[in-house]
Amino acid sequence: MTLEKNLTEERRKSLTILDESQDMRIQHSSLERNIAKSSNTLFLSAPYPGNQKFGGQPTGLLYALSILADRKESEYRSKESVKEALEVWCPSGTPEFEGSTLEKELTRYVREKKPKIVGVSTFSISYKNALHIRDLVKKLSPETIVVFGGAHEDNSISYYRKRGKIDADFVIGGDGAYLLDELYRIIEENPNSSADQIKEKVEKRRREFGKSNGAGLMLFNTRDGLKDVQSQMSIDSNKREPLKLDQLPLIPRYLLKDEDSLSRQFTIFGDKKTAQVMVGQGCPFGCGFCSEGIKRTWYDEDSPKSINPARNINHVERELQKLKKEGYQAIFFDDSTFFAKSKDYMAKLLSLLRKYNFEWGCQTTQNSVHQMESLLPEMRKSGLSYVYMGIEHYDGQMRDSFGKSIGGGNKFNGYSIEDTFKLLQDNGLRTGISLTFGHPDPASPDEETRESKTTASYSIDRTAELMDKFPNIAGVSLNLITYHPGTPNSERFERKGRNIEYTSHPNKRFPFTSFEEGIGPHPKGMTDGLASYIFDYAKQRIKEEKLWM
Ligand code: B12
Ligand code: SF4
Repeated sequence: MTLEKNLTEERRKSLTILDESQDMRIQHSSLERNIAKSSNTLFLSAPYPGNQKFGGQPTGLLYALSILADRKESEYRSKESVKEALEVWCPSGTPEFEGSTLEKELTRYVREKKPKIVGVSTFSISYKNALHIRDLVKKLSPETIVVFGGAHEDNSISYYRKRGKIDADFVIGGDGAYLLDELYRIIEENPNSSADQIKEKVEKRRREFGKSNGAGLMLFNTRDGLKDVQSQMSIDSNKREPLKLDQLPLIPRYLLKDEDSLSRQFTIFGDKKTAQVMVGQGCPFGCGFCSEGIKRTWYDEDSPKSINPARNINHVERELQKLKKEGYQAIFFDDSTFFAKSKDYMAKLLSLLRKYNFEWGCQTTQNSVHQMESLLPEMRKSGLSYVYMGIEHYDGQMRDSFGKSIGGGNKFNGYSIEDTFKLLQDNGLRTGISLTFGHPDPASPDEETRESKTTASYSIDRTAELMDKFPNIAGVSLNLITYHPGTPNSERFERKGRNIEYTSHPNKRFPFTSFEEGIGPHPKGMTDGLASYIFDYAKQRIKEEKLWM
């Protein structure tokens, strides 16, 4: 059954006047409200393909929905109605899609609601689950439009262009919020159109898309090949301004299914209701395995860079006020390197945090902890209780190979890791650390890792010693370096003519399944033997409750 059958005769007649060529927007009419309300849409964060559940709210997906939700709020004047029309699911880890709870719930949803759009936020590691979602939706409802966006898409645009096709009806890369809203308008104004007809209408509305804010693009397959529409079209693509987070509305957390219980799964703050908040994007470093460095491109060969100033303080204050009203008790700042801000900015943010009285935590780097030393006591007073840092490795040669020096950061800051933990301990701060194993060796033709049992044991031993010395270290997570699109490691390997299957799971077996992203593609040399050794040795040396595996 299509949406068409739900339409009353009155609505049906009125639809004929909604011709896209007239670019008519019958805002606030009860008519449009009714039509839109009947077109349910579902957005999902593609679940991790393992049993691990990464606690936290899907900020990227919520930012993508922020303009649309804002528009719908002013049309419906009721958050409940918006929530009914725009559902957001954040499913638990789904190692096998077939037979999973997600498969059952999605089947029920699609059969009952026949959504006009299903949007999926993708990660490289969870891309296969995104494809399962697409297949199921298309099997049950072929004319539902499936849209992909998110971290994997942002970094795969040049790959799609080379390949000449995408895996969904639409892929949005870069700033997604305005493009998604524009696409939604077309779909709601043309509820009877097929996916192909919607694509034709998108092409006709190229100019409207071209006027939208931000630096982003939307790809779609057509019989004549892969096409796109782009925002800020009248400006040279390398001069387009990416959106700052304060140019978007506050993220619509209320759309989350089971918002309250989902927000209590970020165990760092016990079961306190925790919000993920971002005040800035990008990172001043440029680690080989990460796509966050500020000099990385967002989405295309000649695209704008992700250098973005931090959010305006008043905009942040509005979010804190709202969170307080909604009963949130804690905040985790999801900025890649939270302390990479000016001290002046940070001081203003701290007075806000003090005023609103949240427990809070963040992720940052060892270097930046020292840069913020003078503000740490004030941070503590304002509610900071937890800092997460990537130590990555202790072996000098290994550290050289991924270089936190690229992109303007300092590799050597004059402080030992002991100095850093002492500083954090003196300020009463719990700390979480992450270690990474299996960094590729750029000097090797195959980029084979130099990681060995010796180097891995060294890292684990040092961590164990530090944990004995500094009880404020709450835990350590162990990661195996995984190739992701858009990272310096991957780009260097590709330049050597190598092809990387970013979404593949070549290691879907024990012990890889115990590591974060362990099942994904790793540099050569991360063998079963080495991974098992790291797993066993870490279990032996680090207390169970502090080993986050
Ligand atoms: C919040 C966050 C999470 C949250 C929520 C993620 C979610 N579902 O949205 C949690 C904690 C669950 C999480 C988990 C993981 N994450 Co994470 N996460 C982030 C983080 C820190 C912030 C994302 C964000 O809000 N950015 C700001 C917004 C404005 O930008 P954005 O995300 O690019 O979103 C824009 C567009 O992409 C687009 N968009 C986003 N989603 C959608 C959806 C649709 C339908 C559309 C049309 C558009 C669209 O519109 C947005 C607004 O313009 C990023 C790093 C970062 N700083 O960006 C990493 C990051 C996205 N995570 C990453 C990874 C690897 C993981 C994990 C594997 C764990 C790990 N080892 O780190 C898991 C995987 C989870 C899974 N489901 O498989 C990588 C992704 C790399 C890749 N190519 O896949 C990133 C880039 C960090 C990094 N550099 O390694 N993560
Ligand atoms: S410091 Fe962290 S966020 Fe920045 S580039 Fe390195 S790993 Fe990525």
